[in-house]
Amino acid sequence: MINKEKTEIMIIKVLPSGGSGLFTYCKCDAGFKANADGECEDVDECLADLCGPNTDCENIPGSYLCPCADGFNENTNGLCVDINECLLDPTPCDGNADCLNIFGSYL
Ligand SMILES: [Ca+2]
Repeated sequence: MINKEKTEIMIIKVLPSGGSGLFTYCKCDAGFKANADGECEDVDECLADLCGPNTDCENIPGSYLCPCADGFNENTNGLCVDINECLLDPTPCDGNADCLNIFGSYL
């Protein structure tokens, strides 16, 4: 995604002639980086594996999200832990079946 919004920054730059001048340049907003054409593109943070275990990283413009993967819920410590589906009421299994909780799912 291209973000057309850039932050204009005024800098004082010393010229080779020894003088100095006031210049404006554009700095990409947080979560974006300049591409070869000088446009600000979204950084895909999911490529850097920034989310914790048992999460599905979701890249969004300017940022990223770390929702828990299917079969996991966020606990009070902010970690994604296995859901014991067998303890849910009602249990996802048929009444005539035994429920077996496994990591990230159930049988
Ligand atoms: Ca992003």
